[in-house]
Amino acid sequence: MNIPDLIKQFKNRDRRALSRVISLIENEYSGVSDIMREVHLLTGKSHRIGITGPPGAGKSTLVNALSQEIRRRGKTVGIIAVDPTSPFTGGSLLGDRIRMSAALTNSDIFMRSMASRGGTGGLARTTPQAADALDAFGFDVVLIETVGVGQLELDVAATVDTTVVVLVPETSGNVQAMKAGLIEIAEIFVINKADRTGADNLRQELLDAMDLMPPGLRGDWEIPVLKTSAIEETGIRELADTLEKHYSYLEEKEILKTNRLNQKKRNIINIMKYEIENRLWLNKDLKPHLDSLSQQCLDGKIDPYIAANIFLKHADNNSDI
Ligand SMILES: Nc1nc2c(ncn2[C@@H]2O[C@H](COP(=O)(O)OP(=O)(O)OP(=O)(O)O)[C@@H](O)[C@H]2O)c(=O)[nH]1
Ligand SMILES: [Mg+2]
Repeated sequence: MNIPDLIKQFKNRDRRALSRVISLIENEYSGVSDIMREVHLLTGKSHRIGITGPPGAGKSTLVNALSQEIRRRGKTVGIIAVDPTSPFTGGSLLGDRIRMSAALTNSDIFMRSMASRGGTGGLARTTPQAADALDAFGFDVVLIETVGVGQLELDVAATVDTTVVVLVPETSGNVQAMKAGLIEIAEIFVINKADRTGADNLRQELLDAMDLMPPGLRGDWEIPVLKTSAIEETGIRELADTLEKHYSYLEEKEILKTNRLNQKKRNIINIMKYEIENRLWLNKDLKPHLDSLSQQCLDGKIDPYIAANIFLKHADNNSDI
């Protein structure tokens, strides 16, 4: 494959090139750093929005409706939907692709599924890089739908500018039991499926729960609790308005810059962790050493902490690492 050509096509806004670049990122093709160097220079212009929440809350349906609304406002949208990896095939499920079909038919909207393999926090490990690619390609808004993991971990908040937590009226009565982190990462709450009963109760419970949180957690941004019905397409305009308002807030207070700096830090650390791990596991010299240390642990001669330290010392002296 000719990487310079691919980069040229990408810069010419060829969607096939974009798809190809994301595939290379997802498959961790070894030459991807040559591409990312170019891609990275073009990033920083999109509003990155994370849509997270429990399974079946209507995230995909909402992303679909929201992207149409953003489109009506004259902006382009790139979507990443992180699918749960099927434990049987290792591939991603097709559900989201089907549910987002309306988004797919609109040429100003680009949608891509990524399997969650190896990732935590409802994201695939390479999702931040894929989001960079969408940003660099020039989409005004990048929407990331996370896997609907039951107990959410919180990587998504560290990858986007605005985190939207989607809940349903049935959560009402269970706010106390919700993982605290879910409340803490929300910059906007959406109670979807508000066509059902219970939305107002949940709204009140969320407001009460936030009252109990230390003030200033989100600066002076008052976390809105909106009601939508993604199916009936109500409340979507208010959501789009609120997202725009949050972005202006971040820009005005210069929070955007600080957040993005922290995101970069996290990005670097994650890449390093992965690299270090890879180097350790792929090194032929170290594998027997690890085997021997494991055996010594099993025999009760050393404990795993000492073993880890011995191993690291050995690795330090190995020039390939
Ligand atoms: N009544 C009602 N149903 C909805 C609404 N939004 C979505 N649904 C339905 O809820 C179900 C799940 O919707 P999805 O959009 O797939 O939910 P999700 O959060 O993306 O699900 P996962 O990605 O699997 O976690 C589907 O049957 C939708 O038709 C809504 O506003 N009202
Ligand atoms: Mg979904």
